[in-house]
Amino acid sequence: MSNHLGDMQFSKYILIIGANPAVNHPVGMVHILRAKEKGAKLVCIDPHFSKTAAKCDEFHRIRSGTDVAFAYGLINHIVKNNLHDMEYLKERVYGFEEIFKEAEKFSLEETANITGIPAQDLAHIAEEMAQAKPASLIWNQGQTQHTTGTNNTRILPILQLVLGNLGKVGGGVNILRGHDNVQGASDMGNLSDTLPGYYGLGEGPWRHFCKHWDVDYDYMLSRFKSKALMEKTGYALSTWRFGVVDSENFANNGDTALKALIVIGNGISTSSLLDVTKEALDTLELVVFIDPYVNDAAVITDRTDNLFLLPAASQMETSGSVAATNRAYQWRYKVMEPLFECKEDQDILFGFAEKLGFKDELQRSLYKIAKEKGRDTFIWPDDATTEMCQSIRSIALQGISPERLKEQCDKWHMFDKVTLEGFGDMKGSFYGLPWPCWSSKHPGTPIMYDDTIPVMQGGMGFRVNWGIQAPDGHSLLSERTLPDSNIAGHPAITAANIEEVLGITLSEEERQAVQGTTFATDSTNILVDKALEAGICPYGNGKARMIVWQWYDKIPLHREPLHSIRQDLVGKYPTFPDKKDHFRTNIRYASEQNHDWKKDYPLNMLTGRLVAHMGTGTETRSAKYLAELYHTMFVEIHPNTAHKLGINDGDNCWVYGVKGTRILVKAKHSFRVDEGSVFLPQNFSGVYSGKSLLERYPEGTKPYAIGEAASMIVGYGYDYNVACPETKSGLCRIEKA
Ligand SMILES: Nc1nc2c(c(=O)[nH]1)N[C@H]1C(S)=C(S)[C@@H](COP(=O)(O)OP(=O)(O)OC[C@H]3O[C@@H](n4cnc5c(=O)[nH]c(N)nc54)[C@H](O)[C@@H]3O)O[C@H]1N2
Ligand SMILES: Nc1nc2c(c(=O)[nH]1)N[C@H]1C(S)=C(S)[C@@H](COP(=O)(O)OP(=O)(O)OC[C@H]3O[C@@H](n4cnc5c(=O)[nH]c(N)nc54)[C@H](O)[C@@H]3O)O[C@H]1N2
Ligand SMILES: [Mo]
Repeated sequence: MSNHLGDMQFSKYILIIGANPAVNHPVGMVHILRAKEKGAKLVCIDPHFSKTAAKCDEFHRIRSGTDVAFAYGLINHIVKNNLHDMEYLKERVYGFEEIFKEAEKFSLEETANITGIPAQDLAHIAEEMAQAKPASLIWNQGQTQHTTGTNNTRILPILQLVLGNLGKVGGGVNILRGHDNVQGASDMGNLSDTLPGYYGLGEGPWRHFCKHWDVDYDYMLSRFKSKALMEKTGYALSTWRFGVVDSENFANNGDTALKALIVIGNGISTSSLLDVTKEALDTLELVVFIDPYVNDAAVITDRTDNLFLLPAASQMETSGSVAATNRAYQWRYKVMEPLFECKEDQDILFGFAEKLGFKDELQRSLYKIAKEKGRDTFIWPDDATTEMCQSIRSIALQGISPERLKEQCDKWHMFDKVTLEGFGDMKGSFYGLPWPCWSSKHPGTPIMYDDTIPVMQGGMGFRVNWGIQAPDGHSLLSERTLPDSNIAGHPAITAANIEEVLGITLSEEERQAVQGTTFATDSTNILVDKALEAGICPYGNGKARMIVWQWYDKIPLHREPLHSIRQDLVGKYPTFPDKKDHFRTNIRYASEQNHDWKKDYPLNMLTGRLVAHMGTGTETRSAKYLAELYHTMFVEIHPNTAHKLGINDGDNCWVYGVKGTRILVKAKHSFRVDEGSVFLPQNFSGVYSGKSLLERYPEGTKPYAIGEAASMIVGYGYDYNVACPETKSGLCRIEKA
């Protein structure tokens, strides 16, 4: 998220595309509604008439999976009518010519044909959005859960760049994140393709973290089968199943099948192809769930041994820092001690480390920090927070500390709820110290890429992360200068370039202290402090690049969903070629799309969320009053379509996915979907293809409501770059039960 929730109140036009904040971010939605009260226009682009759509000035129904085409259609019209910000593009952006060229293919008529939004509506949206200064963009899973998810998340910032809306108060790209602390989970590197802080998996990052963790690099290396596997992207949440059941993939995993699974804080029954998850759970040698509830996946497996449920403490029984959707960190105090036999997550993991023989290595840095602070033993989670902030310099967490976060929490009332600015004792910092937060004196960065304010007030240009020159020879450095500085576009600061970029001479002592480091690996912070003194951002001051020359799609392209309702467009806009060893799995693209799926599965399948349930619903379906609000799994179907199928409102029906799996649910007649689509909520579990699993929950743990999981029929299909399942565009067939 480049800006923040309160900042939307300064927007004149808010395009909500693939998000339903009225349901999923009700507190954030308050800011959006305040913006509306102040005169902002709210426009919702969604295949489903959501509760958010109901609150917007305009709703445009888009065919799912066509957002790239939609954005190109807008860009086409914007450029034709000279509504783009050419000065901004020239000074701050690389590669827009290529985008304009691609946009030429998406005339209003072509775009209307692909997206289903009439040409005159597209023109109207483009004109109004371009003329509103500033306009903000909000998206979420309606963009990401597609084979082209990454292309979607690239084209929307590109649209904002074309309009000069990035780095502006009331502008930006505002991606509303999912779970509580999911931003923190990704900052902490709970991903299989990077170490914490997005450092990657190469030897350099490993050495950086080994230093901060106070363990030998060679010891760490010895824990892996090989250096190659140590540096290789692991399985993803969506692909691990194939590492158990599909021997074709074992070669991608050091010639081994996965043998054990430990699930901590994930529903897993929410991932597509639930039948494959079940098969994998049945096949593994050991399965462990660490969860305050009985994880719904635990009752799906038929296994009778080596299945463990370890009760975890809930968030009320733990404390620590969490990161909000706007990159802001907050401290949470414990409300109560863990009840009964449950334990806090870290204590369970320390127990595992002890049994597995590396507890000492796991805790060594914590003891080191304790010693530096004059104590014999570490304090959890304070010392872990210090370790994480000191080691994660790539996104500049070093200005954050448990002490600063606790002070902010205690003086919460001394911040403006809209701008996040502190006053009184808190003057000079923004609430949550949104990263990058460069030093203990830095206020945090509430709005990224604003190069009109000094870096010490949260200013910055675009990050220089891919060198200073594109392969075609064009400079990737910005033509602008931050206030308080006379240094124009410049590379990210390293020990090797700091003297040249800043025009300074380091002392011999300083030179030795920073030798061989970059702003992201220099634990002395000398490089960063010198850059701040010179009024520049240590990330560099670059151009935003619209071309990613290392990727298959160098610019984002429209590609039809893997299972497309518009079979006639597949030839013109085909999916990607098949991809080997994608998160250790061989993934089908073209070979899967190459079939007329629509013949047997004629309805477009949409999935999304309900306001009263969370995720799998494990927690909320176990809460009496929430379960009462939504107690039954259903499929929303247009009355005309239902009529043709002989299905009355409230009838039971079977919904079949493209892999032949099926679920038994209630039909709900609704005009929220068009005649060609149906909508399924994703928040149920506990029924498996018509069979209730209720008797499998241990005594006293039965949820109040259970239902079929949509993931049972969500088909095959994964984002080409990050392997996120294609849960937002699929096909299905419905029959009366
Ligand atoms: N009450 C509640 N709140 C939650 C959650 C919950 O389960 N319940 N989950 C949390 C989590 S983990 C997350 S990630 C967020 C998710 O937050 P959202 O992304 O807002 O959630 P969804 O309802 O899954 O999808 C948003 C919208 O995308 C639309 N959509 C589907 N396909 C497309 C498409 O191709 N193009 C466009 N433009 N739109 C499309 C859907 O119709 C839906 O209205 O919510 C969080 N908040
Ligand atoms: N069809 C379809 N499928 C989808 C989506 C969709 O839109 N459509 N959305 C996808 C998305 S964005 C997401 S995020 C997933 C849903 O995400 P999941 O992670 O699958 O769903 P949750 O129910 O939130 O699972 C969280 C689990 O963690 C447990 N838990 C809660 N607090 C703690 C704690 O402090 N410690 C531990 N150890 N455990 C805890 C809960 O009891 C629960 O079992 O679904 C995905 N699947
Ligand atoms: Mo999510």
